[in-house]
Amino acid sequence: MALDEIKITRAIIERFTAKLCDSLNLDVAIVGAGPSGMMAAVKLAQKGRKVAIFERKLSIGGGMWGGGMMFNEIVVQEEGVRLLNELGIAVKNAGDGYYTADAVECTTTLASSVCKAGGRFFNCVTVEDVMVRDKKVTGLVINWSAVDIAGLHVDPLVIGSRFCIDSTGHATELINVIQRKSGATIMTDTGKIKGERSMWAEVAENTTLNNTKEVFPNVYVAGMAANATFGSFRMGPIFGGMLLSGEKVAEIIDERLKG
Ligand code: 48F
Repeated sequence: MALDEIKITRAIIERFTAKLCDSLNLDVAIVGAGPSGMMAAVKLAQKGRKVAIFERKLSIGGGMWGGGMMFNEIVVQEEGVRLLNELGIAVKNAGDGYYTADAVECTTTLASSVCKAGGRFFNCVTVEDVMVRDKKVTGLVINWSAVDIAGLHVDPLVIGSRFCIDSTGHATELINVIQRKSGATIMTDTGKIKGERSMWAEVAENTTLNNTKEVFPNVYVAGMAANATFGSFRMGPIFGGMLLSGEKVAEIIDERLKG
């Protein structure tokens, strides 16, 4: 078969454009393709929700690829093993209620599960702002990460979404931009983002789940962003809380979409 570069180019442009156009009105827009965002996307897509993840980097996976300090294994406690089993990820018992899994297998399987369930990834895309109507977030303002990195003066585009999830990890970027630009009250006891505290895995893992909630109308926090919003601790390379947080936010939003 003779290969025609123009046909290759046309196929990519047409397919990508169709995918993007079909994602202009989402049920759920997820910011950040780390473990919590990807787990939320898998669960929502499996429930038939129209969901897309916007990820700044070329690679998806956030902090999961690197395990702990680039030793690419992760630890999951008893409560999180169910989710790895559901996805068919190999888990090894490390004793005393600790389990390990290959960080690369976890990341790639999560990503593959998102796609197979019908969720979409838009990588190399930075979410720089939100759209607010009647004091509720109604969508994301996006641009190519390359535009941001190069400091080019190029206006963004917009994605409409019924709900948004901030799963941007330690940076809590979506909630930060909402707080900064709208001067709005964030749903914490101080009305502001409280900021992340130093390492304490045991407490942090539990609070991650408790802190997974709506913090601004139509915007939820999941994963490390949940703890950073509510002033809880970081936890390092133990990932049960991240996965369970993704599952929880998906369940809450799915219920609201039914209403
Ligand atoms: O940090 P990250 O992996 O988020 P997470 O799901 O998991 C945290 C763990 O990896 C680890 C931990 C373990 O227990 O504490 O740190 O909470 O992934 C966040 C992703 O969001 C992307 C970022 O590149 C990363 O891949 N991201 C951050 N800000 C933006 C963004 C933005 N404004 N637009 C698009 N993507």
